[in-house]
Amino acid sequence: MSRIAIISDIHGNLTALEAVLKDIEKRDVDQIFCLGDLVGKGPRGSECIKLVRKHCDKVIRGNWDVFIREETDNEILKWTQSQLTDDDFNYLATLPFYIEFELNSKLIRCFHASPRSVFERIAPEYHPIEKCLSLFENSKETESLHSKRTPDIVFYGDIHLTLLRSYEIGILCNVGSIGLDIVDATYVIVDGSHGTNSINFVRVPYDREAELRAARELGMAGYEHYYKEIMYDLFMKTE
Ligand SMILES: [Mn+2]
Repeated sequence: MSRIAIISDIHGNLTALEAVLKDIEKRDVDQIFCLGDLVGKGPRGSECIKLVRKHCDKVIRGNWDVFIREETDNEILKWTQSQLTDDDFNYLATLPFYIEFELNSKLIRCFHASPRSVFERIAPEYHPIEKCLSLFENSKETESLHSKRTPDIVFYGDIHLTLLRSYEIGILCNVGSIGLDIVDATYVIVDGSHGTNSINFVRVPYDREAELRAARELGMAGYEHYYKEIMYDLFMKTE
C-alpha cells in the first residue's frame, strides 16, 4: 500500500465522480480513500454511494453525510433525501470519523473537516494560524493506537479548495473536491513508493453540461442553486 488516491466532497455529482474514477484507473494506485460528503447539493447521491462502495477501500463521513439523515422541512433537502435508499442511509450511518496510516514512517491522518468535528470548518485563507495548527491535534474522535502521536501529514476536505502548506509540526493538505471544486474535479495522490512521500494534485475536467442536464431530467428540487454552484457563482458563500 504505497500509492493512495484521496478523494473528497463528491456531493452527488456522478459525472465528476465517474471522470475521476476513470482517471484514477490509469494511474496505478493501490488504494482509494474517500473523505466524506458523498451526498448533498448534487442530484445523484445514491449512484455516487454505489460507486464509492465499489471502488474505495476506506470511506469516512462528512457533515452532509450526517445531517442528510436528519428530518427536515426544507423542500430541497427533502428531494435529495428522496433520491436515497434505506440502504444508502444505513451505509452513511456506519461511516467512521477518520483514517490513519503510516507511510515511510510518517503518520498520516485523514478527516473531513477537523480532528474534532465534521462540522468545524477551517479555511486557512480566512482563519488564523492557531486554528490551522489545531488540525494536527489529537481529540476524543481520533483516539487510537497512535493517540499519543500527532500526525506528520494531515489530509482533509470540506472547504472544496486545494491547499498544501508546511508548518514546523507537519504538512497540511486539503484535497479539494470532486463534485464542487472551483477548478475541475480535484483529488490527491500520495505516493510513498520510492522511500519518500510525494503529494500530487490531479485535476480532471468533466462535462458540467451533462451533469446539469441529468439534474434537470431528474426534476431536481433546487436546480437553480445547483446550477450556480456548478458554475461557481455561489462559491464560498454556501455550506
Ligand atoms: Mn462538502
